[in-house]
Amino acid sequence: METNAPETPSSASRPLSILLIAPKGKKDSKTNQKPLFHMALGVLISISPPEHHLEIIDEHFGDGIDYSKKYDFVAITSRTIDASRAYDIADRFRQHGQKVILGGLHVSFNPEEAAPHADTIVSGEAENLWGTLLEDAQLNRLKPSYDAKDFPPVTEIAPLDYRRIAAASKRGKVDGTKSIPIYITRGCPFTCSFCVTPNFTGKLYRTQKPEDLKRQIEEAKEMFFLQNGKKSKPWFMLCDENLGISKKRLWDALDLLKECNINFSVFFSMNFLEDDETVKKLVDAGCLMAMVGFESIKQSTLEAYNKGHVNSAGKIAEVIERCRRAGLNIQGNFLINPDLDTYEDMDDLVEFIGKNNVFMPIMQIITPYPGTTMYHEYKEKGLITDEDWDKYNAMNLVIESKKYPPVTFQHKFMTSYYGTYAWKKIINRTRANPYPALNLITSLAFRKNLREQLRTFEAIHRLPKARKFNIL
Ligand code: B12
Ligand code: SF4
Repeated sequence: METNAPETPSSASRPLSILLIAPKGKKDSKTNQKPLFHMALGVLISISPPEHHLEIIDEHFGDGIDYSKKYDFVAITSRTIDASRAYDIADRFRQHGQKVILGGLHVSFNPEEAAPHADTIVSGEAENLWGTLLEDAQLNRLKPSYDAKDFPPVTEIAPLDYRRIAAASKRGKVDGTKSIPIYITRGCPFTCSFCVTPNFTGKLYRTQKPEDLKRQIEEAKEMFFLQNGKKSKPWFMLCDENLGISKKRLWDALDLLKECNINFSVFFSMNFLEDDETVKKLVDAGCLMAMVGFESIKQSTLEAYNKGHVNSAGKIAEVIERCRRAGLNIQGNFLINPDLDTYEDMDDLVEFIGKNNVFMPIMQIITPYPGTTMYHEYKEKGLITDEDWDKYNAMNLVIESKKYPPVTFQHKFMTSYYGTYAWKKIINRTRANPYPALNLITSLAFRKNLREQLRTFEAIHRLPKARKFNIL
């Protein structure tokens, strides 16, 4: 058996050999949007003292797992969609006599469910507890659980150490068509009921120091960017939950990014895009696309999400058009809710997406992710019909549908979503939007993925193949 573990395991200062795993759930998307590494693992590496030996396995890139290799412990991150797979991996490592630590969003909100699969459960943000955990591991006294609530609050977010991440990861250098993750801020002060952030990282909004940010980008370029690739600039995925909180801070960050000569994508609030100067600054700084949660074009649904006062279909269309003219693609994210939306509403949305040539549109069935306020409300009312975490990819109906039979509703949803990638729409959006090649490549990838999912669903439920799609 190959062993990476040091030979004298009792000394308090001994370097640890740690395997970090990003599991991939069965129904996790095949999107080409995936960043080069999972941010949680990047953070754990960056805050580990340098003497420790760390290795990343990322199943989203097909990295295989050798269960016979020896480590001091195996640390696995978890989002709900990947939770079942995280438990499978944990169980297998433990059968091989390895210590397993489970952490991440899903486990933080479901520690009791996760406990039988691990030696140690970590709840909450790792920054201020990881050092203690490592020391305990060195002394062979790992506790069954560590909770961020028992440690000082994380008031500063750690800069990423791209050099160490590159050394630990199996990813090599990439051209500008693959994204390198980075963040400038963590948290978001808003309280959308379908989002985990308010109950997890949201309470404190934290920003990186400008000098740290610039240094990270330079290091990331050096470690991960292939200079002679297809594009002359690297693509960074800004993993901020909500970068646009204060205009001043946002503008400062954009001025800084401009100096870095990069392209980037970002999650963004619609309200900031109504300001032409901000849009111009985004474009000047290298932003290729902003992903915006529009949620709905139906006013009563927007009101139910508490967004009726800020959003409307007309405003959404106007913002998309204004950004397009300024050179910015807006990726629209729309939620479909069986309580609030009808089949006609889905048809209207598909038509709206076509008419407005929305870039890389995303439709999601509303999903009460553990940790959200929505989850607690639905759970209390007994409205959650399925807790198979593999299905929590926002493509499956996991809540009660009172108006429509669940299978038919999901089929209508999948057909509509696929309809937003009808050939005519792909051609139109490729012609209309900035960065035509990006529009075409992403659309083809989404179309293929959605078609596969639709046909699989139809086969499982013995449904006739949907053939007619709204092609406007
Ligand atoms: C960037 C982002 C993406 C990016 C990149 C994701 C990636 N693979 O890195 C993209 C666009 C690809 C994406 C896709 C999806 N996303 Co997303 N995404 C985010 C976002 C905005 C930031 C994530 C991030 O980088 N955070 C920073 C890192 C450092 O935070 P962290 O992972 O929580 O890690 C900290 C702690 O949890 C802890 N920790 C984590 N793991 C471990 C492990 C151990 C051992 C220890 C000790 C500690 C520890 O320490 C870390 C540092 O403090 C979040 C919002 C949020 N609040 O997280 C949503 C979020 C994670 N996404 C979400 C969802 C639903 C999805 C999708 C399923 C959407 C879809 N329908 O396809 C997919 C799933 C893909 C996947 N498998 O990750 C949900 C997850 C809900 C849940 N309960 O799982 C979130 C929370 C948003 C929401 N709706 O509330 N996403
Ligand atoms: S959905 Fe966006 S704005 Fe709402 S709480 Fe989550 S991160 Fe903040």
